[in-house]
Amino acid sequence: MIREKLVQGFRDGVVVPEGLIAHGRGEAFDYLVGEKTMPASEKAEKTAAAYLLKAKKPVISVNGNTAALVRDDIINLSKIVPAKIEINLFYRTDERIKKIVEMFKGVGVLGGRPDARIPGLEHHRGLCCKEGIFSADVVLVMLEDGDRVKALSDMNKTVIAVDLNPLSRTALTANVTVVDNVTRALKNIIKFCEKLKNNKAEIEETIKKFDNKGNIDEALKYISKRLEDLVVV
Ligand code: PTJ
Repeated sequence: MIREKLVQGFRDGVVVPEGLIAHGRGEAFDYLVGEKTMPASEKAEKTAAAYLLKAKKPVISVNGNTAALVRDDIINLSKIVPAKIEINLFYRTDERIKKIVEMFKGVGVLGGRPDARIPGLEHHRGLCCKEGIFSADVVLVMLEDGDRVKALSDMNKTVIAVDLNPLSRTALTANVTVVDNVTRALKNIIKFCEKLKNNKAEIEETIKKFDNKGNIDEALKYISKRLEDLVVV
C-alpha cells in the first residue's frame, strides 16, 4: 500500500523520482527493524511529542513523500499540538508546491509564498516562510536531507527527525531521532501528544531523561541483535 501511494504520488507529480529511491532505502531499513516500532523508537516518539507540546512555535515540515504517505496524520498532529504546517521541498518547483498546497486545501499550509531563507543553504533549498520554519523553535522533519537538518540546527532550533536509517547524517544531527517508518511514527507521536497534553511534569521529565545518541545506539543494538537471532546456522 505504501509503495502504491508513492507511485500514485509520483504519477500525480507530487513525489519526485528521488523520492522513490529514498523510499527503497527506507524499506530496506524497515525490514532490518522488523517493520514495527522498536522500543528505542517509541521512546523517541514520546520525546518528540513532549518537545512539540512544549514548543512556542512548532512547525511540521512537509515534502513530496510525506504529503503522499501521511497527509491525514500530519493534519491531525498539527491540530492536536497545535503546530503550523509548512511545505518545504528539497527539489522545489512551483508546480509541485501548488499540487501539495492543493492536497492540504482548507488547512492553511505555509510554503506557497516563501519570504525568508535558511542561512547556509543554496537559494532554492533555503527558501522558507518567516512565520513558519524561519521563526520556529521546534521543527519536525521527515525523510529530510542532512544538510538541511544541519542548517536548521545551526539556527538553534530543536530538530525532530523521522528517518529509518539510524546512521544517516539527518539521524546523527537531529536533537530527537525517530528511527521508524513515518507511517507508524506519526500515529505514535499523535498518541503520545494525546497522553501528555495536560501533563506538564511528564513533558519536562520525558525531555530531561532523553539521550539521543544513547537512543540511536539502542536502536542499532536492537537491529544487530535481531539479525543475530535470525541467523539460522
Ligand atoms: O519532496 P522533496 O523534493 O522534498 O524530496 C524528498 C526526498 C525524500 C527525495 C529528499 O528529502 C531526499 O532525497 O531525502 P534523502 O536524503 O534520500 O533521505 C531520505 C531518508 O528517509 C533516507 O535515510 C531513508 O532511509 C529514509 N526513509 C525513506 N522512507 C522512509 C524513511 N524514513 C521513514 N519512513 C519512511 N517511509
